[in-house]
Amino acid sequence: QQHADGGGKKRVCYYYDPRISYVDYGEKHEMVPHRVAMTHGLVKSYGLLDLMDRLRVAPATKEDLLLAHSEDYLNLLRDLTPAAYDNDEATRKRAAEHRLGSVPDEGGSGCLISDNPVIEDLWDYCLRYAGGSLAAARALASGRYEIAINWSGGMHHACEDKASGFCYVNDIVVAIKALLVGRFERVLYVDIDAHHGDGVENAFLKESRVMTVSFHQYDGKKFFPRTGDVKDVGATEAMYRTLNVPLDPGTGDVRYHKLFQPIMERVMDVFRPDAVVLQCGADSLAGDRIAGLGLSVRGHGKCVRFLCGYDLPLLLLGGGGYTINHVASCWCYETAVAIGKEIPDDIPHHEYDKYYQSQGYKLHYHEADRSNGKAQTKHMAEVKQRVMEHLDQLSD
Ligand code: V1P
Ligand code: CA
Ligand code: ZN
Repeated sequence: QQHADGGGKKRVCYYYDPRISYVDYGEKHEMVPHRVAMTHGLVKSYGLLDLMDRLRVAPATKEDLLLAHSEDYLNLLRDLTPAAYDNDEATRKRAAEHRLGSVPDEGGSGCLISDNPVIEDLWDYCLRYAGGSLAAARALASGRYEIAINWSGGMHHACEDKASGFCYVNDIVVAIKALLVGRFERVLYVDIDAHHGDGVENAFLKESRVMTVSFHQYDGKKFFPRTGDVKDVGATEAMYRTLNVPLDPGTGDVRYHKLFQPIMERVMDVFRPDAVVLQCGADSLAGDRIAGLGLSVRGHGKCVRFLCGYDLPLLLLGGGGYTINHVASCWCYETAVAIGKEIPDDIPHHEYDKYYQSQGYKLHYHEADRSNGKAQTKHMAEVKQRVMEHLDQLSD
């Protein structure tokens, strides 16, 4: 049951490491870690830093990451440098086996693309973003905080021994495992990134103490990573503790919440988690450069507000998000939602304010509605019914 006092103040801690925002995936790459510095700048300019504690922690260690990855893969990540990659054929071959570096485009365009480029200070980057999620999980397990935030985490595609979709290490799997050993019997993972949270789903397919629920764009297996069909519900040992909610491109606030709220209410009822991890990928916002969903900042934040209402320890993580001014607006708004403070729509003057010119210096920007009307309604109702049937299985 949602707590009546949903608007009450909560103890919140927040992780931000400026070193992460200097990481460069390459000029033409869509992932821009600087968006986290922009988020931080906005959070600071609204005076939100004074209302939460800053987690200042050492980076994670290789041992921490062994919770989610093979030693062989971690050794490669640790030792791989752009120079070794450029100059040594054997290194390039080994990297390719773990999906690092350039690979020929599957579409056969002939050009080399690199979702997971071998970048400067790659290992340090991994240790820092995963260290933030791990520290945030431990802060919740300590009981000192009710909400913990790491906007540089949420890298949901990384697998045990492979990089995938801009993600090198899976900080979410590390954080969930830390919550399970910490003090929580059951952990719920919710993923509102526009992409399917495949790496986290796979890690816990057979783990009945973890339930994963991903909402994602899904169109005839074209959209990355092409998985997350409504029929995928996990393995025998933990059947129906995996849920997938595929959405049509163009799905906006109203349609999204017609699914999100009833499904999450039922999940809470039947799974009764002791802690919740929410991956807040901001590529589900309208106007994203690579995805096609249509949430507003308020609609995206409504997912955060809704889960805050359950008064369970809550870990908020970042994820995708490729229109960087939208991403920073969204994650700043969600920081305010977590704290329980209303913030004005006018973006305060601060060092990055020029980025918000195209949205009229307002937090709540407007985008043309790209939804395709009635066509989706029947399909959506079917998806909802299928998911609810899976949840009925879990309640038996
Ligand atoms: O579609 C693909 C590929 C490459 N093929 C082997 C399939 N990759 C996507 C990856 C999207 C990753 C999303 C990550 C997240 O869920 C979490 C951080 O948001 C891709 C796309 C695209 N439009 O889907 N890669 C790129 N674009 C890309 C563009 C420029 C440079 C490098 C990669
Ligand atoms: Ca998702
Ligand atoms: Zn994404």
